[in-house]
Amino acid sequence: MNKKQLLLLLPTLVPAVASAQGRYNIVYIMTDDHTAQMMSCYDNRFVSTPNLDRIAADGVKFVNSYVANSLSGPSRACMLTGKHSHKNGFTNNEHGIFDGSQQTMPKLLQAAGYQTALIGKWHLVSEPTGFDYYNYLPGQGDYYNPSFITMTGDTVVEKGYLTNIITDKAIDWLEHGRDKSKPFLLLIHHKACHRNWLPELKYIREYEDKTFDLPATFYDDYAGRKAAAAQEMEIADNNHMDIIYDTKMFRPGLDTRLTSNYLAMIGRMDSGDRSAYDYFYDSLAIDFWNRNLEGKALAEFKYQRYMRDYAKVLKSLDDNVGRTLDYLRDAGLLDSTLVVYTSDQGFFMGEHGWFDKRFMYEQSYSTPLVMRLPDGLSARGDISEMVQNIDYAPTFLDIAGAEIPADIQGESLLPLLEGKHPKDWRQSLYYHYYEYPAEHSVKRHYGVSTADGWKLIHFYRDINEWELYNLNDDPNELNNIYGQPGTEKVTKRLKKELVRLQKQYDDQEALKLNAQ
Ligand code: SGN
Ligand code: CA
Repeated sequence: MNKKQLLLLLPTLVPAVASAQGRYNIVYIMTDDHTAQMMSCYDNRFVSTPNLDRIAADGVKFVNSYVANSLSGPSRACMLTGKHSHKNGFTNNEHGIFDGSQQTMPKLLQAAGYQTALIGKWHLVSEPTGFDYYNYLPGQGDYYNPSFITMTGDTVVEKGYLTNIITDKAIDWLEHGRDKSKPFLLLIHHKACHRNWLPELKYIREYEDKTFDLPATFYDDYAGRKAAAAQEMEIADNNHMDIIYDTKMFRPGLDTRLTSNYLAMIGRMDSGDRSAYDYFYDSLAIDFWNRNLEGKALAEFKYQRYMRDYAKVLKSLDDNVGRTLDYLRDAGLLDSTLVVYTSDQGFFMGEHGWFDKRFMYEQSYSTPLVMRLPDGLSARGDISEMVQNIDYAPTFLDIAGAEIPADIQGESLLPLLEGKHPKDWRQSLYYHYYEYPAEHSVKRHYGVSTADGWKLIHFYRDINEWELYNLNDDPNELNNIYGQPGTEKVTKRLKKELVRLQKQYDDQEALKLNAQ
């Protein structure tokens, strides 16, 4: 074939998605610590999230969606690079600095002609790279009158409630900030619903008349699970869930481990707002301290406070996702834009008696993932293939018509969004968590989970424990059957699969730990 013939053929080789009215835009909304139990299209027991559900209703809901390392910074690094933690270098929040000189999906999209922007939580310590525009939170950020770091490195305090402000900024960039002749990638990274769940004042009374059912595993005794017994994230334990900082039961003269942090956070409010806040929580606190609750009554009181405050924070988030969708619709962008909603990981809402995440157990290993699909992508409803946050980068590159570099470890989800179900889709996922010793004392571990419902985990460092679960029989992961008679064959199969994944992803450190 000569050059001319090849050129004539080229248009048919370019993916269909890159044709028509141009390339798809991508709006990626990521929240913090938002878990599928608290999203009504996944689970309608606890809250109603109509705007989040709108995304799924006009597109797809991934029902087997997982992270590679259930912690904020690591998850963000996986998303940006499409690589597992040991490859992108950001293994944990406490000692990591993201190497911003490495290849990232925003940089690759920029090179492919996209405008790129990041607004909200970043949490990777180094300055963002690969963005035409960014405005991000220092560290975890604050809910009230939050600070933002600008592209010139200045820290600017903004008035109001964080979730509203992030949305205002995102809409402002869409309307006034971007070059409208180019397709765009907009990352909207909310702090909601991260600890310590400080609500927008207009929703301070929301959910107060609701009593949430206790999870079946709330009083887990951790039998047969040494790592689960060693954690420090129990709702019942006042050293883990702080009675003032977390449940807001302030008492003059009582100085808990986190009282000063709490006072600094609510101290950011304007005086009028602060009075309204104090009026509400002080009356609850006075009543609480008068009751002298202990044992189960105290644990269950804390659980209700936790659920209610988390749900309030989520209410503002849901409103703001609705506002973002409305803007896209009114601006005529919805049909050409992929809207993704996910979280940096899942979260425990009292399961096993816990808050927080980190474990490869279902609630924290999974993460919500819904997508509103633009014209041309025909999938609808639930997608059950196993997907992971390392898949987002190759997916976005793919739908932009850009090349996916060979060293990216995730898989493009584009075939699934086109309604296809490739027969050779992956049947297992790999996980590796590193942040130990650290807050919440979750031991280091890695593992494999399979599409047919098995999970094998190895906890290491100052512990050497394997756990094996069959989720079909034991969805709550209470019964560690590792080493039990009759499990030899499946254990052998899973260990082989674990090694295969460690080799595929080149996790040399973990490969050496298997023999322990
Ligand atoms: C903070 C929280 C922890 C939480 C980590 C990581 N403590 O340190 O409870 O696990 O963030 O969360 S706090 O006293 O500061 O609230 S992450 O989502 O950013 O990874
Ligand atoms: Ca998080």
